[in-house]
Amino acid sequence: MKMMQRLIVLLGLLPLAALANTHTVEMLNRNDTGPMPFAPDYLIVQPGDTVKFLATAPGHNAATIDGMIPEGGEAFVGNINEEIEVTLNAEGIWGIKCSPHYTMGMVMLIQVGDTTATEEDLPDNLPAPARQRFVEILSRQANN
Ligand SMILES: [Cu+2]
Repeated sequence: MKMMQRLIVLLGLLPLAALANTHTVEMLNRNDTGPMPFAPDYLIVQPGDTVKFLATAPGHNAATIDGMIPEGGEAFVGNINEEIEVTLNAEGIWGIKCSPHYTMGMVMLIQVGDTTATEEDLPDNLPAPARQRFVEILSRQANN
């Protein structure tokens, strides 16, 4: 009985951080969404969760897009051909690109928290293929 009480007390003391999740995103050359995709290309996480970008196919990286980082968030740039793991605390919509394939539209969105992304979140100066990919992602999300 005493043991059981201890266990219950211990469970109650588990820090919240232990509940943070890790999500994986693959960097690919092609899938059914088209060429040069992140998979998934729309990810919903909670503040404090970790996102791990896997260098599944060669030649890619993951980096934040200027103007698409929520307030309080920090920019990051991964190395090409390398896995990168980031913990996202700032709530809002994060725009992610692959640096070498940004102008080909290799982008994705990460929603941290409850606010869903809309076209309002897209800055004006995006390369056209990146904007087009974002619009596709958003319309797919809206239809889910
Ligand atoms: Cu790429």
